[in-house]
Amino acid sequence: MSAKTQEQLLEGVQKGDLRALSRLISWAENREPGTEAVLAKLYSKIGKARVFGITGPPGAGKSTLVGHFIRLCREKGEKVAVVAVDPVSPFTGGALLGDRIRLSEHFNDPGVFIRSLSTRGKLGGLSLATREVVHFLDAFGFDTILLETVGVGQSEVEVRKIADATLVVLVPEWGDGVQALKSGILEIGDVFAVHKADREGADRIAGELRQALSELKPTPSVLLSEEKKPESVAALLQALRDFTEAQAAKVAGRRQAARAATLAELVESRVLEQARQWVAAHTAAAANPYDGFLKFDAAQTPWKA
Ligand SMILES: Nc1nc2c(ncn2[C@@H]2O[C@H](COP(=O)(O)OP(=O)(O)OP(=O)(O)O)[C@@H](O)[C@H]2O)c(=O)[nH]1
Ligand SMILES: [Mg+2]
Repeated sequence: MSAKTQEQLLEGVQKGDLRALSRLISWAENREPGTEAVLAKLYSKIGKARVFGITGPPGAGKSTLVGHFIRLCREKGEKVAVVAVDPVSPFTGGALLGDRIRLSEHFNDPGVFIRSLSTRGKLGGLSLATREVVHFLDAFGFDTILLETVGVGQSEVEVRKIADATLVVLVPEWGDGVQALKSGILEIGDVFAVHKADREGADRIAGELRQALSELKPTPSVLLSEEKKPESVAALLQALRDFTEAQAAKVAGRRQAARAATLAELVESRVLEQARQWVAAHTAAAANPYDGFLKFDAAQTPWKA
């Protein structure tokens, strides 16, 4: 991307131009060269937004809650951005379509920005793209950034490292405590919702969760929620906000770790890319791969200290 384009988009973002923001987010998503140069210049504007992760099994009610959180933020006059992180592929479609319908009432509100993110297996992965997108949104002036991700596999762990606080959304059918411990989801949440509490078994699951979480410090809160009871949904957002205030030192530590991880991921993805280029340019070295490796290892590389 030309230096002129970078300069124009940087100016656009500083003036509050949503189209410039959208283009930069696409750059981050596609790992476009030039993205980091723009972020480096915007970096002094970053750090004001509160970033909340919302994760949980498919269909648990994450988007439903996000829709309510948007409304609650807007009632306080906050600008809010939602990033639906799609860890699977651009071909799943269904979940995001559901999100679109659920969140559509906010589409004409300039104080609300909704975007889904999928990196289609590009080098550097979803984690780096999500970090950069959050930074663009933060610099743009969104007060609250909500990251929705489906809790299957690695992605919810990644989001946990990017968010200031994370809400894990579970449902009464979700299963017993042993399964919870196995799934590793207990380490992810700062706040737990047993959502769809209108269904059978919510109290029992909440009790088991509280038991399983009781030794963690600080002990995550476990709240029952349901769509038809707005106050129960508001209590979840409040619990996330309370966490960032009561655990300010912990949140500052997470942010520091996130900065270090951002640098590490950027450098690693660049080095990997250059290493792949070296391999592609030295196909003959594979005749004796060990000899070839020694040649690579001895090569003068720009990052060697
Ligand atoms: N019974 C009941 N159903 C609910 C409640 N909240 C949401 N639902 C329903 O649960 C279904 C899934 O809700 P979503 O908000 O799309 O869930 P999600 O976790 O975002 O789903 P994915 O993004 O596909 O993983 C929808 O049909 C909702 O209407 C609730 O409190 N009680
Ligand atoms: Mg959803």
